[in-house]
Amino acid sequence: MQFNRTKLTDDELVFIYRSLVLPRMIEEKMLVLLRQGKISKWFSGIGQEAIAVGSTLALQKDEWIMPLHRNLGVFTTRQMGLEKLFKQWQGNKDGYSKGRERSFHFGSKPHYICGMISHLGPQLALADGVALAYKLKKENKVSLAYSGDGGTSEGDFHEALNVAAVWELPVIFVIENNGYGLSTPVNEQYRCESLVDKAKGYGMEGIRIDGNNILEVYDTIRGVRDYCINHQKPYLIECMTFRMRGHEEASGTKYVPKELFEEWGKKDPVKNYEQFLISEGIISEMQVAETRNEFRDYIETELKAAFEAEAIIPDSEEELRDVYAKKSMVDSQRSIVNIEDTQATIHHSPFTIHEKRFIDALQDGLRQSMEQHENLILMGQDIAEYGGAFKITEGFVDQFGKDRVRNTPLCESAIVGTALGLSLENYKSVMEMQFADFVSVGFNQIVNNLAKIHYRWGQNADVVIRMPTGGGVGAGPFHSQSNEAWFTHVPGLKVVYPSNPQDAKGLLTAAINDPNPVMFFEHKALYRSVTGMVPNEYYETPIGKAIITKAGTDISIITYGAGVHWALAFQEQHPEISLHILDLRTLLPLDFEAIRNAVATTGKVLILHEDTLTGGIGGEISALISEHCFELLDAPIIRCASLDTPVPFNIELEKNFMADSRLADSIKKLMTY
Ligand SMILES: Cc1ncc(C[n+]2csc(CCOP(=O)(O)OP(=O)(O)O)c2C)c(N)n1
Repeated sequence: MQFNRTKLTDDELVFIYRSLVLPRMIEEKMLVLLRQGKISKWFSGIGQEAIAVGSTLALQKDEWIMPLHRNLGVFTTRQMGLEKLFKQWQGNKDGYSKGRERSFHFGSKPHYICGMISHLGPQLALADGVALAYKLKKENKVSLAYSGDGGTSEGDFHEALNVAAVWELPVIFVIENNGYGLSTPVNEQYRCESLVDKAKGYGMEGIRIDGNNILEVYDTIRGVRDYCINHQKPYLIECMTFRMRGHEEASGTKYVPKELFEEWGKKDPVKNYEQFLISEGIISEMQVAETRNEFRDYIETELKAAFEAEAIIPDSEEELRDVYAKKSMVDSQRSIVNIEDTQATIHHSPFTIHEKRFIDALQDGLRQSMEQHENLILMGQDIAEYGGAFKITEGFVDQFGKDRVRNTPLCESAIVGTALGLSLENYKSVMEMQFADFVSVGFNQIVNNLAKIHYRWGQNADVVIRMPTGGGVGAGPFHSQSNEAWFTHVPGLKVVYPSNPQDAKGLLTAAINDPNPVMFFEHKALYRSVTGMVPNEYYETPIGKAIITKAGTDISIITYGAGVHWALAFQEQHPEISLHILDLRTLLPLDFEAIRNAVATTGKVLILHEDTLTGGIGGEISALISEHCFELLDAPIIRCASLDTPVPFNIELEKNFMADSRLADSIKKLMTY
């Protein structure tokens, strides 16, 4: 192995050596502990340390890195104390994830390290988001993300590289090509000759280097960092290396030909570099031994402290509390007018009120939020000059510029990931799904990355995803779905679903002010068909509070979105029946107190939603009522929902599909019970 010391001083070369030896020695100790049954699982990076260490050393300490499961060297090179790291791996409360995450699936904001999710590829788009923040702030910084050879086959790899190229983001993508993805050799993983060839396809530069040569890695990445900053472009680096142990320790290496271990054993990154330093007279054999002794003592001391840590005593309240981020002190002290019941408030207030359509109220809320928050970025397909599929962002580019109102390539997963990356750098973002149906291709980022990140390692996801949803417009199975219940099942998300213009504006501003990920459902059929009196001023409608749309005495209808209008229309046609209509407005968290009060008001409950019956939120509400309000009921709870089929295109079929077509029967059933 040829080492080129370039202009590095002896001290710098020794510092690099120490950075390389530490993770190797930690791992050697871990393997002993594993054999002794003192730790449960370990993903080894032995043989690959030069990549993590070299690339971390090449970056500034405040540049974000997105490491994976073999990148211990990132954590040690960023000087994370061993005691806390050991506690993390033991699942201890004082680790980086309070015992909630395993191995390397954790991050630390003070160290600018982003915790991976098991799905690997999604990390790459987070690097795009961070790099976008650097670019917008005009900071001379890069972000760096890793992928294995296996991970390059994921759609997320493609999407992240494409977005970085199209948006000219300073991201360094590092592939660690170690020959295998679990047991799958590279010839069953891809067909191009070299993974770096993919760079050309995205219109970016790339290079393939020896990933076992620490000086080559360090020097290349330093140069690439300058390139990315100066040219404001991404770069792909393929580091050739080898995994000297099994995928994880329990899975063995039977499928790897022995010759490969011999061949790559000779290329060991630590031994070779050590030999180079000794042969150049930069360190002596004795200094090598001293370094190893020093680290051995350090590891043993920190390990002892970690093993002495107290065991976790589970506290359910704390567990639940940590699922969501709290508003910052600054945010919660901002004096935003909070309007719970706009209709009541506007008649007794100094507000200037105008009649507005649902869509105009949304636009109003979005525009005022952009004015309020300089750090708010909008992203979505066709949202810039074109104004979005529903024209909600029409004129925004002229007012706020293209940096903040961003057309995206067609890649929902990467854009949700980019939104989360922006959040790491304290930006807010609103992403527009062109249609709620397309969220399925960004699903993983939402439910696994955005939703879980605060619980896992205390980082918030300040992201709103706007979801034009619902049917009734003859748009067929993929432009009409009600998929809110996919998300109400996911702790960490908030799910908001306004039914009228006043709430649409107030809830949207509240969602943007909320530091948590909010799925914001907007019913397309209401956009231009519903109007209401909307204050011109900037205000919030509180998330998590239902409202009585109409008080009544016979039957309580618990509903939201289009259901509110169906219930109101029924009431108008049937003055002989007195409906008590509760508009939930937020589906996660549910306003249980309001639900209980609605049950108590009439004793007869009908839960109405456009979503299909089985697995809809109605089932959850029904369970809550029967479990906690049984004594208040005078009749069985009835659910009125859409047919358990995809949403059909033909307008007659669609009418038949819709819950509304069965509403009269459901009400009759309850009235006559
Ligand atoms: C989406 C997804 N599919 C499958 C897995 C299971 N899995 C974990 S690591 C791995 C292999 C990854 O190979 P590679 O990207 O080459 O990284 P390496 O482990 O070699 O460092 C697989 C299949 C996963 N974590 N995520």
